[in-house]
Amino acid sequence: MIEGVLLKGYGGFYYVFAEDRVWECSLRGRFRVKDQEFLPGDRVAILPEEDKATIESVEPRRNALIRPAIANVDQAILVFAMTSPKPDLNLLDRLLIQVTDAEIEPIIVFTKLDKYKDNPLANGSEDYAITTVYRNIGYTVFEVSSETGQGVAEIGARLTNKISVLAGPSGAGKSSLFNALSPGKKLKTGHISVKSKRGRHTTRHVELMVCAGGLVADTPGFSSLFLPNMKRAELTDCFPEFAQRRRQCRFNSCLHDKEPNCAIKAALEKGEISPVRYEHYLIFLKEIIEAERKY
Ligand SMILES: Nc1nc2c(ncn2[C@@H]2O[C@H](COP(=O)(O)OP(=O)(O)O)[C@@H](O)[C@H]2O)c(=O)[nH]1
Ligand SMILES: [Mg+2]
Ligand SMILES: [Zn+2]
Repeated sequence: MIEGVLLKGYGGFYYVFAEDRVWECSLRGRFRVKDQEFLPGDRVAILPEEDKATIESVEPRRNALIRPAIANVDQAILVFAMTSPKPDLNLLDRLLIQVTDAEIEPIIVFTKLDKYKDNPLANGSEDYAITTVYRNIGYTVFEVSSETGQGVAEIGARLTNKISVLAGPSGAGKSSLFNALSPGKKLKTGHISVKSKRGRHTTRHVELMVCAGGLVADTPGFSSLFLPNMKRAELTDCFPEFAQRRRQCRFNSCLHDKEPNCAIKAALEKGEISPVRYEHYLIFLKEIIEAERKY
């Protein structure tokens, strides 16, 4: 018996990565009886028989994302272009909340660094304004060019032995980054979607791929605009630069909106908190309060 990770289910078979190769597996009958649902990312034990194998057991999941449906995700690589398409920081902040709420480690990657340098707005130094804001908050941030290869190896080192999902808007350079990370195995760049043949529902095809010694899902999912179900007071925890200051607010229940003696607003006035991040916080707070009213 060997341990592996399920990459995808397709056409009644399951493809498992174990001992440095992919095994086409079928299921033991008892799994079919139990109507066990497998997800890419599931850790399984397989029994190889000649060239094929059977899945014998599956470990409990550490976590499971719904969109995309992947289990045991270690980290989310949030991919945004530095230049074009213009980075939608509202979406980035939303994704950071979704990822933090799901207890998955976020890694921010700004792509198309080569274009940024050509940009007359660039100041020519290594200090790129948009990346500095997120790095100062404490997030892990990479700047990369899939075109020149700059920064690619650093990201590759973060993928080894982990399960990662790539998320971010179409055109940001997710597939190009994947290709740069795994030369020889080319993904189509540009927008692709595969319709499920199972019914009228169209689902995105989700699979994990071997990449830079880890497993990566390149998926247009996970870019939903909805915030997870949370209480208004919990939103502060998803903004690390707010959370570290909240105990200095006058009121324990401070939502950092209209309350007096708010440490977050004081930090904002001193320029220690990004006005854009604060603006997004207020937008999200309003959405969460509206969602609370519906229940
Ligand atoms: N100059 C430059 N172009 C890039 C870079 N990364 C991606 N692109 C281009 O941006 C477009 C969208 O890339 P793609 O990888 O398909 O984005 P995805 O939709 O996020 O998968 C393609 O035309 C790529 O060639 C980069 O680092 N530099
Ligand atoms: Mg793509
Ligand atoms: Zn406050």
